[in-house]
Formats: sequence, C-alpha cells, structure tokens
Amino acid sequence: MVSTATKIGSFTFDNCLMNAAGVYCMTREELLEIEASAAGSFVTKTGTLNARPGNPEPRYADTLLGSINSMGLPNHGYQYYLDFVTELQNNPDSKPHFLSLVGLSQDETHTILKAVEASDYKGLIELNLSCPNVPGKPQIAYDFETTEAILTEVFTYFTKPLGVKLPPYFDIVHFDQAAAVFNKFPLTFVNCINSIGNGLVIEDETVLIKPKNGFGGIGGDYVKPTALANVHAFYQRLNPSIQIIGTGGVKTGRDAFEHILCGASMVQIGTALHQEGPAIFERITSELKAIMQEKGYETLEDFRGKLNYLA
Ligand code: RRO
Repeated sequence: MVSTATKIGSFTFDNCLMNAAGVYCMTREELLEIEASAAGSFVTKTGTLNARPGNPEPRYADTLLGSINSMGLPNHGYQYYLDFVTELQNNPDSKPHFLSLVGLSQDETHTILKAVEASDYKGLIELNLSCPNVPGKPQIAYDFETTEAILTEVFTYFTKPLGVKLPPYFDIVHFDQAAAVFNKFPLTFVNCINSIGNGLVIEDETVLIKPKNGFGGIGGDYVKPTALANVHAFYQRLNPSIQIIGTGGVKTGRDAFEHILCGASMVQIGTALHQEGPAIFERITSELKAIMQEKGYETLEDFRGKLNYLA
C-alpha cells in the first residue's frame, strides 16, 4: 500500500499535501473547504494583531505561468484564526493545523506570540518572515540580524512548536548564513518558499495589479526551480531536527515528488490551488501515489532527500 502520510514535529498527517498560506485560508468557510478536502492539513492566512483590509484591488492576477499578488496582508486579525484552530482541535477527528502569524513590528509579533503561548492552542505555528507586499516593510528574513534578534527573543518565552516561512534566497552564501541563524534555534520546521518578491507582469502596455505600480510576489511555474533549490539547500544545511516544508510551483504529482526528493516533509500548494480549487488535492495525491507505485516506493521516507547528483 502506497502512503503519502507524513510527520512534522510530533504531529502526524494522513497526507503530505496542504494549502499554502494566502490561498483558501482567509475565512472559516474557506478553511473548512480545505479541511473537508483530501489535504492533510491547512494553514491559516497570516494573522496580524489587528484585522487589515489589505491593498487596493485588483491585487491578485493569474498569468499563463503562475500568478502575481500584492494582497498587502489582508486578514481578520490573529484572534479570529487562533479561535478557529483552537475550536477545531476539540473535535477528536480534526487534522492538526498550522496557524500563520506575524506582527507589523517586532513588538506586535511578540504580543501575538505571547497570546498564542498563553492560549489553549496545541497545534503548529508558522511565523511569516517573508511577506513581500506591505509598503515600507521589508521582508524580515532578508535581514539576518533582525531575524536572529526576533527568534532570540521569541524563544525566551515561546514553547509551542514553531516554524518560519522563508523568502527565496538566491546566493549560496545566503543559504549558509540563513541556515547558520536557524540552526541556533529549536525550530520545528522552515517553509521554503514564499513568493518571489517584487516581480512585474505586464499585459499590452499596462501592469496587472494596482498596488505598488504593479510590483508583486510571483508564484506558480516561474518559481519551482527556485523553490526546489531552497528546499534542498536547507535540507543539506539544517539540523535534522528542523524539518522542511516545500512550497512553490506545485501543480502536479511530479512537482510534489520533486519537492520531497529535495527534502520536503510536507508540500504546500498555492497558485494552482487558487486556479483549480480544493479538488486539486485528490488529483495531485493520486498522481504522486502513481509515481511512487511505479518506482516501488511505499512511503515518503523511501525517497525523501534522496536527490541524485551527477558524478
Ligand atoms: O498578503 C500578502 O500580500 C502576501 C503575504 Br502576507 C505573503 O506572505 N506572501 C505573499 O505573496 N503575499
């Protein structure tokens, strides 16, 4: 029997596929659609201290090869998502979940994480260090000093299972430096990658989205090679206790297989989920199982991280 079950930290999941933060996760209704699908879990939209309307529309566009977005962190406020995942965990049949969070300042991030620490929530937490779309707020994880300062403070009070959502890095030295920072902390996982920040897509003579004169985060086919490189670079560098979640350019079972081959323990779907809807989880799961069957793999452990190099 071929299985796509997986584990992150002490949590087990019947399926390694789930949504990526930002897609199908703004409201309880959307999250319940993912919960009812073949996905192994869901992650919430990144919640901030206070609810936010986000950037002006149009702020998302599908393109031939993927998507561009400058949503601007619209969300119902972290308490909305914390209440929902806490409520769901009372159901013994509930899947384990991921609560995505970040503050608009370091103080806000600590206020939110202290509230989560004090809450009854027992699931996983993803700290988003890579939002590319809030005007005037750079992506935190491109600043290694700030990243280390935040995590140093967080782990003075935070004891729940925490991971970080990372932007793509593009230089080997940056992989080394980032991994050296993350290896100092008892992180449960890193999630590679968020969208490739600040791309520009043009149709005829005009940009596709309104905020930031058309600049936005790129997802979909464009980003798969970058995502795979980041998953594998961190798989090679991180302490084995820090697991990798692979996100970026997954729209087929083959794409998910490649993420796992590069070292991913869980695989998230963003742009393709937006384009196809939650039925995508069933399709990609069966495609992934067919590949495993053909290769004689029964579990993800049979091939996770076992990427071949040329001699
Ligand atoms: O809301 C967004 O604009 C957004 C976020 Br928080 C993020 O982490 N990644 C992204 O592509 N968009």
